[in-house]
Amino acid sequence: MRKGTFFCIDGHTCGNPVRLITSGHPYLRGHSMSEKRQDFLQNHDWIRQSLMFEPRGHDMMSGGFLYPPASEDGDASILFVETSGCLPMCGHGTIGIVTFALEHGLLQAKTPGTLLLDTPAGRVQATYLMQGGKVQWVKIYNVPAYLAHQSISITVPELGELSVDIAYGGNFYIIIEPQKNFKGIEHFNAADILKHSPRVRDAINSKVQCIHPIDPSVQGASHVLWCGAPQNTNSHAANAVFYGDKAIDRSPCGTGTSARMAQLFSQGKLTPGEEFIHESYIGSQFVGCIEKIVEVAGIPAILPSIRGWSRVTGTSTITVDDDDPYAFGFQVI
Ligand code: PYC
Repeated sequence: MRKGTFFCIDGHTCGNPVRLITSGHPYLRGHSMSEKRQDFLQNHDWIRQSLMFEPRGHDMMSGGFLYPPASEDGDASILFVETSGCLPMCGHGTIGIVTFALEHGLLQAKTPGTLLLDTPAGRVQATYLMQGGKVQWVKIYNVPAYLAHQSISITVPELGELSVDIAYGGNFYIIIEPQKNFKGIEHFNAADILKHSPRVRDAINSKVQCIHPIDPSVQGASHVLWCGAPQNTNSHAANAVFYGDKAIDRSPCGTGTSARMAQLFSQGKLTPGEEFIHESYIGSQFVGCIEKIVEVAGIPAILPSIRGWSRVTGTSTITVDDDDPYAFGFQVI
């Protein structure tokens, strides 16, 4: 039977949607959140499709479920859902889910002000400031981020040759800095990003392999991060992240900012402790920082932190009934 009622808290993190689904959680097999993510994808993906795709969602829709901690010391676990699948980690999603859950009394930190979260990509710590019942900001200490591939040359129809780097920040990001055939996002409109990104992603995935050395279920370059000049004078850089089939992140992208900091660190352009204010396509900002230098299976890596804010926009009760021909949603691509 594929039907259910799902209560949701909707909102956004710095502009990008977050839907926290607070009921209708399927039981997930597995011990770690990575195993539970695999089980969800194999057996319960209709829930994601119903709640993320049209007519109940849209191209940018993104969110997650809170589960009990998968580890002994954890406060909670998160399963991320979005139009592209179940991300191993989502930064704007984590900031939103933590904010909405704390404001609605759905999460209680064992140590006030700090949450230990189990995500499919690994342990993420979140600190936050709550004042008058509202969460003012959330700072996440993300999973280790590292540069996976450097200066890969691809040829993209209409653009020509591009040189790109690939970095991991919870997802694998194809990072395109300004160069001869790409002058920066300030010279691209949204339609350009939507047109060129799938071509870049296809070219990269047919040329190089991206597999996480510790969890091989995390693989494939899924997100395309275009760089450019910021609109705000206090931002250090700007980006536009493409994900799924037709989405441009409205937030500065938490896992993307982590990947970008790992890339800048590898280039000697960002040092531990330095503030990195990263701007989204709509001008919203995250404050990033390299907290420390670590390694992932012998690969030099950074421990990134990201600070941002979220706001609730409403609540909804969504029903899914398989007598509806469009019960499990659709995309117009
Ligand atoms: O904030 O990590 C993020 C994210 C991933 C995709 C969209 N936002």
